[in-house]
Parts: sequence; structure tokens; C-alpha cells
Amino acid sequence: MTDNPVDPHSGRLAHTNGPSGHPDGAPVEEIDGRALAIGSLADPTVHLSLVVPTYNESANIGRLLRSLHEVLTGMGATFEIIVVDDDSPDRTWATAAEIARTHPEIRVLRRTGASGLATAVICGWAHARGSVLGAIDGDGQHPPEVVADLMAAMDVRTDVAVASRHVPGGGVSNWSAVRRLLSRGAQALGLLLLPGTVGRVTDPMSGFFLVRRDVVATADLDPVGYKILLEVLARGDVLRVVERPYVFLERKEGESKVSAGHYVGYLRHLMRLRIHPLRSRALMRYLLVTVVALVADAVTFLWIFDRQGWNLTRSAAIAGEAGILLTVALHDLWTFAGRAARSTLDRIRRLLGVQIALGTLLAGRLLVINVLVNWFGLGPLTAFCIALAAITPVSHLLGSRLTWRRITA
Ligand SMILES: Nc1nc2c(ncn2[C@@H]2O[C@H](COP(=O)(O)OP(=O)(O)OP(=O)(O)O)[C@@H](O)[C@H]2O)c(=O)[nH]1
Ligand SMILES: [Mg+2]
Repeated sequence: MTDNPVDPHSGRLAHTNGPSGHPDGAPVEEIDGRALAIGSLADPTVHLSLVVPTYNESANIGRLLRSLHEVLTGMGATFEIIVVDDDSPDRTWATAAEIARTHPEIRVLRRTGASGLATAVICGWAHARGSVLGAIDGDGQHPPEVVADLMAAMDVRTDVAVASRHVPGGGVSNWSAVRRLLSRGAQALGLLLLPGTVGRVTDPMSGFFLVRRDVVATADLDPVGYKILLEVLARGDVLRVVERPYVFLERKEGESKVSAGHYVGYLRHLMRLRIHPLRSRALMRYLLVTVVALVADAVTFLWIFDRQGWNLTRSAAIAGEAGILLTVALHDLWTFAGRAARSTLDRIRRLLGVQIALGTLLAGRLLVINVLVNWFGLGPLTAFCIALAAITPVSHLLGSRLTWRRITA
């Protein structure tokens, strides 16, 4: 680990190990795993900062860096290539540093005390100087020449330019049916949980893209695992996204780091992004509304069933509906008050959405109550309380969460 101080102005290391500072005489910047803010300060002399995350890629990194350097030089833009290596046992950082010695635009960050592809990319951006930031794999599977297409797409109105396997002209070179299925399955799951984010691009799993610095300068990026693009789309200030095709090449050397654990990590990442927009004040209001709706539900039931003597199913249905309508009203007028998309049409759409989502779960609740009373011989009040506690909180949290996604995600 390094003791190098971070320059508060640039957010970069104030001191780095230059050619004379490193035992190999190579330009390696040693950094620790701390997350740094990206910040809006760019260096006008550098246009593009492309980050290459690596772990045990010593067999690939040389070829990649040379062709990347050639492509970027050919584009005529000012650039830097930042290799962020997690202290690879195969000394990828040293191999990269050898090339950096003769290519001053290449920087090598050797990160200790942290690991993970997505955080490595953010770490690289935090040390970057360019006004356009980017990421490309270090194993040669992302064709370097596509960077030129992405750069061409980064005009003033473009926030993110994504290299996609799923637009015409793109593809995967030789994937097995199982891998294709896993990749598409992961995408479908993402669409289900984060439609507003995952649905914006055809290839949300892409680790090959460019983004304007402003978009992520103040974003609170905190990804788990591999999917840095998801994090950028979900938390960045992204308005316009464009996609350009590329063919995902076969790995020639080295080993994939993808394991079953990465799929779990992906799921965790999705869940974190799912609840992220509701942090803080809106989340507190959201939970409070859910509690209030449950209490209203129970009070209504007691009143019409116990006091008025209505039958069990009808009372539970009316009570449930009262809870649903109260939820809709309070979320609209209080929890998400002042947010975008507040047209009458939107309110109607939301009301219908809630009605469908929560109404379905309400039907389930009525079924449970009847089963508990008729099959298990429980008293109506006990059955109502059990069903209320078991089903209603889930239905309110999940059902209306989906329905309000357009204004919260
Ligand atoms: N710094 C850093 N880089 C990583 C880490 N894990 C993977 N990488 C790099 O991220 C890039 C993509 O990783 P891969 O394992 O090739 O993942 P993939 O390309 O999605 O999958 P394959 O097609 O199986 O190769 C490569 O350059 C890896 O070396 C990590 O923990 N830290
Ligand atoms: Mg790979």
C-alpha cells in the first residue's frame, strides 16, 4: 500500500512513483483501494481517458495497449490510457509499465487492498484527467478500433456511447448456447427489476463504453462486481445514450474471471440500484405510508366486519381496497410530491397499475383468509391478522414500488 497523499484539487495522487521511484524503473502509480470522487475537474490537455481494468492479463495486455495506442493516436485526439491492475500475481502491472515507458500516454495504477472490475474502473476515472472517460477490457475481447466509432459518437449532446453486441453489425464470436442463455437471462432479470435503466440500451452488460465526465462527476457510484455501465446509467446524470456495434472476440490468452459468484454479485447490484432512488427522505415516507395503509386496512376491517357485521370476504376486500387507495393518494400527494411526470394521465396510469398489482395480491390475501378459516378452523380475526402481516406489507412495498418506478428510477 502506498502512503502517497491524494491531491485534493485534482483528486489524483500528489506523488507517484516515476521511472526512478519504482524498483523496475517503470512508471507505476501505487494506489490503495479507497474510493475517490471523480470530480468535475478535467485537464484541458487531455480529451479522452480510457481505463483498462486488469487482473492476470500479462499475456494480453501488451498487444492490447499497443493496438489501443495506435488507434487513439490515429484519431488525433489527446488521450491517456490508464491500466488499473489489482496487484495481479502475474505482474500485469509490470508488463504494462514496460510498455508505458516508451508510451507516455499510458499510465499504470497498481491497486492494493481492493478488487473488482467495476470499482477498478471508477478508481481509474478518479485518477483520470480527460473530459471523456471510458472503459475497455484488458484481455483483447473488445476490439480497440471500435473506440474510434465511440469517440465519433460522443458529440456535444451524447452523454454515453456504448459498444453493443446487440445492434446490427454486433455480436459474439463463438459463445455456447448456455453462455448466450445466461447473458440474455441476466439481461431479462435486469429489465424486470430495473426497467428504466436496463431498458435504455440493448447491451446493458457491456463493459466497453465512453461517458462524459460531467455525467458521473458528482454521481455517487458504488457498484458491486462487474456491471459498471449499469451503475453509470442508474446513478449518472444521463440524458442521451448512443450505441455502436462491436463483435465480442474470443479470449486468446489468460483465463476468464467470471464465476458463479459474479451472478450473485450482479443480483446484489440490481437490488441495490432498485432501492437506491428511495434512499433517505423518500424511503422514510414510503415506509411510513405503507404502515399507515396497513393500519387503515386493519381498522376498516374491524369496523365493517366486527361492528357492522358484514361477511368476512367482503370486509377483507373492502379493507384491502381502502389500504390501496390510501397508498396511492399518499404517495402521489406526499411521498413523491414534486417529482417529474405528474400529468393527469400519469396519475390514472399509476392508479390502474397499483390496482392491478395490489389487487392481485389482495385476491391472494382473501384466499389465504378463507383457507385459514375454512380449512384450519382459525377465527376470522386471527386469519385476517395473519394474512395482513404476511401478504400486505410485501404487496404494498413491491406492487407500488413497481408502479412508481417512472418517477423514482
Ligand atoms: N482490476 C481488475 N480487473 C478485473 C477484475 N476482474 C476482471 N478484471 C478485468 O476485467 C476485464 C473483463 O474480465 P473477464 O474476466 O475477461 O470478463 P468477461 O470479458 O466478461 O468474460 P470472458 O468472456 O469470460 O473473458 C479483463 O480485463 C479482466 O482482467 C478485478 O477484480 N480487478
Ligand atoms: Mg473477458
